[in-house]
Amino acid sequence: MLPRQLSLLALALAAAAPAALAQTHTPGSFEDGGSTLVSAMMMFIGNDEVVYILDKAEGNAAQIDGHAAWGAAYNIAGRTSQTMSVITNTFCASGMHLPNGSYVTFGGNGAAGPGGNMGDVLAPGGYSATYDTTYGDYSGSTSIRILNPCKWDEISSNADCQWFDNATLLHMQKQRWYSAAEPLGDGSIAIIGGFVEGGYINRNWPNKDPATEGGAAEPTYEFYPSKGDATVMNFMIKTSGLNSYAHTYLMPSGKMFVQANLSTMLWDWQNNQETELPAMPDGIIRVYPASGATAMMPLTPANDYSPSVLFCGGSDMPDYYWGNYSWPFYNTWTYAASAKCHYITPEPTDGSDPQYVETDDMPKGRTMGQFVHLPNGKMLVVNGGSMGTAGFSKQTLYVTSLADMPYDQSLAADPVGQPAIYDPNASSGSHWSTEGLNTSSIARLYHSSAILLPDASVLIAGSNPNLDVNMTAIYPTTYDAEVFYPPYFSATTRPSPQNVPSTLSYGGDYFNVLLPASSYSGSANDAADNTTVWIIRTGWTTHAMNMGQRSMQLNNTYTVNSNGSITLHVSQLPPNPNLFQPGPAMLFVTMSGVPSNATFVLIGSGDFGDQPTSAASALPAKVQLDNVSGSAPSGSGGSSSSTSSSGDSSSSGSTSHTGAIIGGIVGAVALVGILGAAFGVYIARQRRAASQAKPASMYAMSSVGGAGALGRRDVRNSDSSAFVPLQHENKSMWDASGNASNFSLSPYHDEPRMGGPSGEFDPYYQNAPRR
Ligand SMILES: *[C@@H]1O[C@H](CO)[C@@H](O)[C@H](O)[C@H]1NC(C)=O
Ligand SMILES: *[C@@H]1O[C@H](CO)[C@@H](O)[C@H](O)[C@H]1NC(C)=O
Ligand SMILES: *[C@@H]1O[C@H](CO)[C@@H](O)[C@H](O)[C@H]1NC(C)=O
Ligand SMILES: *[C@@H]1O[C@H](CO)[C@@H](O)[C@H](O)[C@H]1NC(C)=O
Ligand SMILES: *[C@@H]1O[C@H](CO)[C@@H](O)[C@H](O)[C@H]1NC(C)=O
Ligand SMILES: *[C@@H]1O[C@H](CO)[C@@H](O)[C@H](O)[C@H]1NC(C)=O
Ligand SMILES: *[C@@H]1O[C@H](CO)[C@@H](O)[C@H](O)[C@H]1NC(C)=O
Ligand SMILES: *[C@@H]1O[C@H](CO)[C@@H](O)[C@H](O)[C@H]1NC(C)=O
Ligand SMILES: *[C@@H]1O[C@H](CO)[C@@H](O)[C@H](O)[C@H]1NC(C)=O
Ligand SMILES: *[C@@H]1O[C@H](CO)[C@@H](O)[C@H](O)[C@H]1NC(C)=O
Ligand SMILES: *[C@@H]1O[C@H](CO)[C@@H](O)[C@H](O)[C@H]1NC(C)=O
Ligand SMILES: *[C@@H]1O[C@H](CO)[C@@H](O)[C@H](O)[C@H]1NC(C)=O
Ligand SMILES: [Cu+2]
Repeated sequence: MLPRQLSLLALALAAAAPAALAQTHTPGSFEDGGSTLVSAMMMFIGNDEVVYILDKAEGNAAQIDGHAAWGAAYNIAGRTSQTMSVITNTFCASGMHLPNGSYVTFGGNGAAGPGGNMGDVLAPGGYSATYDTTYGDYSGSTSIRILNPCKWDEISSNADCQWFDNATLLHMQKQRWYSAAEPLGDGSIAIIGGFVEGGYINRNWPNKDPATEGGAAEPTYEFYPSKGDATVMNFMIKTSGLNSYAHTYLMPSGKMFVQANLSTMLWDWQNNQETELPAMPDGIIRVYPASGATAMMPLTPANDYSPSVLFCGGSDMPDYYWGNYSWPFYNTWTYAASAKCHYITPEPTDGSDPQYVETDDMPKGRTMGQFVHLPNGKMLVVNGGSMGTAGFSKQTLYVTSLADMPYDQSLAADPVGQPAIYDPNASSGSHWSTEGLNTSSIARLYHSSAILLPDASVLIAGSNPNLDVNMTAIYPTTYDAEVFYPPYFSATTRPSPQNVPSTLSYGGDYFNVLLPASSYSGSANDAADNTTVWIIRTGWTTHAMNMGQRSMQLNNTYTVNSNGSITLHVSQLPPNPNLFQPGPAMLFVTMSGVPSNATFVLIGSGDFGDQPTSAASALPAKVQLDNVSGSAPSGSGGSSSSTSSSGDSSSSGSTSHTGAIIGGIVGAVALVGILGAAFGVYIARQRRAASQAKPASMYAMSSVGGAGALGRRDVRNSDSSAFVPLQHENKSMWDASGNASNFSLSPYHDEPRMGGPSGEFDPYYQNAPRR
């Protein structure tokens, strides 16, 4: 059947049968998620249909334009992928959404070739490569790449749907590998720190030059779009060595919470002033490569939208063990990861001093665990291992040959395949639960990722602690995705909210959402009292972080209608863009802990700049009606009498919902069509709005200089005495054949890429006809 016919059929079916559909997934289980084609080091959700995936440039079997691919798009409904062209090496980049719903990724490594060696076209000086003729990747050190999310069917055919990735036209001022990225209230993004080229941690040993490590560390910050020259952040010098992929969270005041090494601060980015906050307790490192799980806890009316940041796991390995750029000075896999959790409220509303507070230990120690916000106010932690650290290496100080490395290149071991769920609202001693959660048999160690999907399941993918693709290593390059189903999939009925808006503002008029009686069972008053509205930004997932991830419960009251439906009166976001920065998010309505499917919303003006705010309007008082009930079968999600326990249904492995399978499939097919059609309209509308509203000069572009090849040499030469040049390091960690005769000193290779869908890459805003 043609997609258009399907959509029409779907619309017809929807008109005839608007009732909520039963779910057919076992709560607590993992399902086969299909292949991601490239290893999913990074993921983000583009829309209802597509998750975008990035890998490093490596020898994936999947091809594009005659070379190995390192980008892909994943079809959520079909669990299939298609490769996408990416020009530069995205190896350990950072990324973020933009206020208009597009996405951006920053930096990466130099060009890489087979074996993880430097590419074969070297930058002047020979310390890194600008291009590799086998893998076809250009250096990504300074790259700023932009992607406009598209419908699945459009991706391969529409030039506007491709990555814009041309470091000649658009690039950062500095080379950054493992930089932090955090959006500001105006939608622009702070890009902080990183390695210039890289290694295990960001220091030489002894650490004589903590600021720049002789040119290997990048202690500055800059913004996209630019707000001026890259400037040193003293905190990067203070935390030297363990400061890459710093943990960053914008606070209500507009200052930024920054955590790295054992240090914490509040950063006033407008004046580059730092206010010291307490050190991380118990000597636990939470940044890469200790890689603790971290997230801002849900912002709710109950906590008055006061942010607290939670850190779990990581490693309290002694300082010396972390080693240097080349490798750890310890056999990391013998060192247990931490199970401890701490949170801090960086800007307490009562004026008290911020402090780290210990909360319940995770059920098991984890490095590389990562938090995924669920639309019921809870936080899922998945992935990681109980031993060692992130990173990979061919040796340590003590195991000097790859053949003797017990887990091949992995510096972690003992994967923790069982998720755990943290309930911020639970009482002390009972925050964590693993009840009814199955254990995955797929190791998700270094370079894994996880992200919430629109049906409130969780996509888990990646794992590749290998320099280049290796399918036979103990922890191999992993293409298999999984979909994890949280306990609320025990519900037989999911809420089906109607009239959810597609844009939200900071303050202003409340909006009404209608929940039909078919969305719940039992007393309407009880169901309404137990209904919450969540906006979740799933973030940019990589390296055990979901950069930019946030969860916020919108305030609401309700009116129970005599026909059994419930009208929710829902506040816009609080009038402070720093609480939830402008851009895309998913909105869920959750009844008695059971979420609806998501509606994609755009928050704020859709553009960079000061966001309009207005006072929050008062919500109408709640209106109850006795003797009114829902029409969903009892035991359904909205039922206040629901007693379905995730433990029961998942441990038995059986499901009581098989009767609904046929209906579910028919319904799913129909809904996919509806969502597809609706989303097409949404994107087209967004595009039109964007092309009408924005002048062609909207990019803050720098056309000065090339892709950084020349600049790199100056950086390198800044202090050669303290820096062991990377081609030396490469002999060990990167195993470059790097002898001097190989250094060709070729000019930067920057020819137009041929053979793409449109034959060339026009920046979206230039000349390219908009659709
Ligand atoms: C790291 O330390 C080891 C052992 O001292 C040394 O062999 C190696 O050259 C150092 N690497 C760098 C980049 O300093
Ligand atoms: C962490 O920071 C401290 C200074 O606060 C420094 O002494 C230590 O070497 C740093 N650790 C690493 C691994 O760089
Ligand atoms: C939520 O709305 C109620 C009713 O309008 C109001 O009393 C309360 O202050 C609001 N809470 C927050 C955190 O805005
Ligand atoms: C958390 O607890 C508070 C106070 O009991 C309650 O108002 C709030 O609704 C709860 N939040 C969630 C997400 O359950
Ligand atoms: C994969 O890893 C194994 C174990 O380290 C090694 O023996 C093998 O040579 C590697 N394969 C490739 C293609 O690098
Ligand atoms: C039920 O009542 C509400 C409020 O009057 C109305 O908006 C809705 O359309 C009604 N639903 C049905 C199915 O009649
Ligand atoms: C509210 O929802 C929770 C699940 O989040 C459930 O345990 C509780 O029984 C519900 N309460 C009422 C009054 O429906
Ligand atoms: C509503 O419920 C109350 C208490 O259960 C009962 O007394 C009353 O008769 C009911 N009213 C109607 C209209 O059903
Ligand atoms: C739990 O996981 C095991 C192994 O991964 C699998 O065989 C089993 O079917 C799973 N059970 C459920 C209920 O998903
Ligand atoms: C939610 O989305 C899933 C996946 O697209 C679909 O199967 C299901 O029917 C939807 N449920 C509702 C209540 O819309
Ligand atoms: C969003 O903004 C970016 C940066 O200005 C731009 O490149 C992109 O094309 C915009 N996306 C859409 C859909 O207009
Ligand atoms: C990048 O843009 C420049 C200037 O327009 C162009 O010459 C070059 O071919 C482009 N590079 C790629 C890889 O498309
Ligand atoms: Cu990495």
